[in-house]
Amino acid sequence: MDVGIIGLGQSGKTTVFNAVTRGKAQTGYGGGHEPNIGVVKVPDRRLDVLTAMYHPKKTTPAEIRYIDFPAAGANFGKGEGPGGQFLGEVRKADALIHVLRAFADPSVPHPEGRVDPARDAATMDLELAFADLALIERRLDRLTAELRSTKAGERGQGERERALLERLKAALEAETPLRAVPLSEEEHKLVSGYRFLTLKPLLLLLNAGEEDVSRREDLEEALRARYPQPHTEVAALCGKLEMELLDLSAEEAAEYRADLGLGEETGLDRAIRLSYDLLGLISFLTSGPDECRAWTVEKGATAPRAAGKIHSDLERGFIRAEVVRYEDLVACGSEAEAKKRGLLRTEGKSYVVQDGDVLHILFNV
Ligand SMILES: Nc1nc2c(ncn2[C@@H]2O[C@H](COP(=O)(O)OP(=O)(O)OP(=O)(O)O)[C@@H](O)[C@H]2O)c(=O)[nH]1
Ligand SMILES: [Mg+2]
Repeated sequence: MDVGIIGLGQSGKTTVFNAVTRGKAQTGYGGGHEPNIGVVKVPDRRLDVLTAMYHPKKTTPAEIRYIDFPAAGANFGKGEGPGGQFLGEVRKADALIHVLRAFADPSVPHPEGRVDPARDAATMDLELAFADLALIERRLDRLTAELRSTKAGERGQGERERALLERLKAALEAETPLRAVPLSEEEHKLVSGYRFLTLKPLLLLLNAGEEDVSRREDLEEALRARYPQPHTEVAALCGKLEMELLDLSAEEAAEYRADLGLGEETGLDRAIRLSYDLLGLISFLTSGPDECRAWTVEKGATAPRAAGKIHSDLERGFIRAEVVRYEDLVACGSEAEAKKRGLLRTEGKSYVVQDGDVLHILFNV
């Protein structure tokens, strides 16, 4: 699971990235840099319990990769995209965090002259929509040409794709991001290859100044009212403070957090939880003598899609899944016992995977 961090120059992207990944990337460039990549292992107590049960050779937690992109170029707002030349890389991300500057530090110039997170959010929305529109138009042109040279009886698939793309185009032209367009499972499959930017789940992350720590919820509320769409969330955090707290011992940091009214949850934990819950991700588990492992999948994913996270062969050749709830498995002490008590279910292709499912995939390729 890759989460791309995007935003205007000097909005605090790298600061937030450091806070989330315990990274030490350099901040305060003001002129772009290579993307920073950091891997965060998702803490999951369930995995510890399964490890104690199975004594596997290996335990592998779910991981989220955060990619901190450099700022948009000077031509931002003119079709240059959120990371200028890195647009293609941003497309590969599974979800986006848009860091919005909300701190007022006169020593850090704002590229637009004035701090206004709602305006910056709207600018980026427009920019991402432009990029998606351009992609749709190119594809529509090609598809139209292809359809012309296809026999009348064989145009079904192409016609369906064209109709869908026309619908998505109309949505974008009406300033509706694609994540807000209801899509069937089939349609989702059709468009997933395009890696549309406005289809990705979006977390708008307000980077608040130290002086606004106690106002975080007000800041969130004000922006959230503008973003009622699905797969869109708003959160506020104080990136610089969170980053600085990483240098303290756990005890000192906890004390400091309490004094400042920061809440117990660290920036790291909060961002992971938000990346998960708010971006619509859940974990399922696999267990056995070789490996106990947690995997990340989108909420609502079917069993074959979840299987595809493990290996594409498992999705392609999916036959069925054996499923047991984590709690049931632990209560029973073993899969054999769970089976005896009728808690090990067999599920087919349309089964929607739940957070905490322990899965065995049966497949044939
Ligand atoms: N006062 C204050 N300064 C901050 C805060 N967050 C970031 N900064 C400062 O703003 C400057 C830019 O921060 P970065 O994290 O490098 O911003 P960026 O978005 O990665 O910048 P580019 O990659 O150059 O676009 C640095 O000098 C940070 O120390 C904050 O919450 N408060
Ligand atoms: Mg940066």
